[in-house]
Amino acid sequence: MTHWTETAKGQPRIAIIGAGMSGIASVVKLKKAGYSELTVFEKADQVGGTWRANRYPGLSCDVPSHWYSFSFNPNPDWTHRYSYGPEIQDYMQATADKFGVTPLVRFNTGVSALAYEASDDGPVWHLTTEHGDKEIYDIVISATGILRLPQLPDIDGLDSFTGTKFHSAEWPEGLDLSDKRVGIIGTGSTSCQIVGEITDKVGSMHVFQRTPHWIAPLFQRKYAGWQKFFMRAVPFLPTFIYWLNYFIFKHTFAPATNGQSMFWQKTISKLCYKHLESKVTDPELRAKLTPDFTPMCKRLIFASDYFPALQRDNCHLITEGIERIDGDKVVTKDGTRHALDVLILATGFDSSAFILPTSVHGEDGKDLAEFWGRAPRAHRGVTLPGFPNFWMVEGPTSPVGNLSLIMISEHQVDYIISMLDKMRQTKLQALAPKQAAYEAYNDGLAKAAEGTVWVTGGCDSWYIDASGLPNLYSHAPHEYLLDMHGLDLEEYDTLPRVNRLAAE
Ligand code: N01
Repeated sequence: MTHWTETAKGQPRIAIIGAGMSGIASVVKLKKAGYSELTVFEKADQVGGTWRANRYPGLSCDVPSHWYSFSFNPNPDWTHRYSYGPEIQDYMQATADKFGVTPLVRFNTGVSALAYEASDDGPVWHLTTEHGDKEIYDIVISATGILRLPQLPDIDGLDSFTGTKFHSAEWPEGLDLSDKRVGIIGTGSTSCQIVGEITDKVGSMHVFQRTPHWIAPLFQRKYAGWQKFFMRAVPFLPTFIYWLNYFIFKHTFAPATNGQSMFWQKTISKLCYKHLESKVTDPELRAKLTPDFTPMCKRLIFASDYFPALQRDNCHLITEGIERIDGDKVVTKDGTRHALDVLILATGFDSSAFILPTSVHGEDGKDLAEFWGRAPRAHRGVTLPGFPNFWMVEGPTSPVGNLSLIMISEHQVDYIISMLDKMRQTKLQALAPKQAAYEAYNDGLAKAAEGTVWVTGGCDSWYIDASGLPNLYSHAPHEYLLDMHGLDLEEYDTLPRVNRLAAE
C-alpha cells in the first residue's frame, strides 16, 4: 500500500481522541488546512469535554469570555464578562455544528488501546475502541484534556457514607438541596464556585478546609445590549478584545507567576490580601482563611461570592481536619461529628493522567504509562520520543499559567499542521522527537520553573507532580506561542521512512 505522503491527495487517516475544546479546535483547523480524513472518538454522547462533564451549580470560567473563545469563531453574544458553564457548553456545541465537527464524531466510543506498528507499508497506529472494534490510522491526536479523572480523597470510611455523596464533576441531575445539610470537602476553584452559588439555597453548609487558598475578586458583569450590539457591529472588535486580554495577561499575571516581575507579584498579592481583609471582618475567621504561602503559588482562585457565602449564618467553615467518616457524619480531629445529608467531594483531579489509563504502546512496545511514571512530559507539550505520529493537544506542560486554554490548543494544532505539511512536502512517514531534544526542552522548563511562584511560593498544588516541579510551561507565554510556529525538524527523528525509502 502506498503511504499517504506519497499519494497525490496526501491525506493521512487521522484519529482524534476527545471532542472537547481541543478536539473541536483540531478538526476545524485541520479541515481548513486541507486534511479531511478525520475521525473523532468521544466516550460521551455530546461534544464539550470539561464543559459537558461538569454540571455543578455556579460552574463558570474565570478567563474572560472573549478570550476563552475560538479565534475562528468569535462570539459577540457572550452574556457575561466571565461565562457560565452552560453558555460555554452551548458555544462548544454550536461551534462543532457550525464547522462540521459533529458529523465526524463517533459518540459513546471511548478508545481503550493504541499500538504503533512500523510495517513495511509505512507506520500505522492500531486503535481499539472500548467496544472491541479495531481500526488503523496514520496519525493519532490525543485531545483528552488535562483535568479529567476525578481525584477522590483517601479518607477512612468515605465509601460507607450513608447520605448522598459525589465528586464535583459528577453532579447528579435534578439534585434538590433545599433544607439539606450539605458538606463540601476542598476549597479550590470548584468548591468556591459551588459554595458561592448554593449556600443561600441549602439548609446548612459545612465547608471542610484543609488549606486556605488565596482568592482574588472576580469582576463579573453582565454585558448590556449596547455592548453586544457594538461587538456585532464593529468588525474585529471581539478579536481585538481577545488579543487585548492576552496582552494584559502577558504583561501582568504571567510575569507575576514566572518570577520575572516582583512588581506584578506584589500588586496581585496585595489585591488578594485586600479582598480578604475587606470582605471578611471577623478576625478569627480571617485568620482561618489566611494562607501561609505566596498568592498564585496554587492556582489563583477568582471569586467574589465565596467570602460572603462563608459568612452566612447557615455556613460553617471547618478547619480541624477530617479524621474519618462514620455513617452520615464527618468526624473531625477535634472529635466533632458533623451530620450531613449530602457530601460533595470538590477534591480536584488527577493532573498526571492526560490520555491514561488508555493503553498506549509506541515503538518496540514502549509503554506510555511506564515512560511517564507520575511525572509526564512531552516535547514542546505535543510530541513524545518513541511514539511517532502520536501527538497531543493540551499534553504535559501545556498550561501557561491562567492563559486561555483554547488559545493554547489552537496554537498546538497549528504546530501539528506544520508537522503534517512538512511530512507531506518532504514525504516523511513518521516524526518523533529525538530523546536529546525532548530532554533539553524539559530541562529548560525545569530550570525556568525554579524561579516561578509555583515553586518558590511555599505551597503544594495540583501543578506540582512527582518530579517536584510544576507540570506547566514556565517561560514567558509568547515564547510558547512562537515555539508553536517554528517547527525545527532537527529536533526530530524521521522514522522509519529513512530505512524503507532509502532502500528503494
Ligand atoms: O481542585 P483543586 P478544583 N482532604 O485541586 C482539597 C480548574 N478550574 O476542582 O489545598 C481534604 O484546586 C484540596 O486541599 P489542599 C482550575 O485550574 C477552573 O477546585 O490540597 N481536602 C483543595 O482544597 C483549578 O485549579 C475553573 O490542602 C482535600 C481541593 O480539595 C482546577 O480546575 C473552575 C483532600 C482541591 O482543589 C482544579 O480545581 C473550576 C483530602 N483528602 C476549576 N484532597 C475555571 O474557572 C484534596 N483536598 C476555569
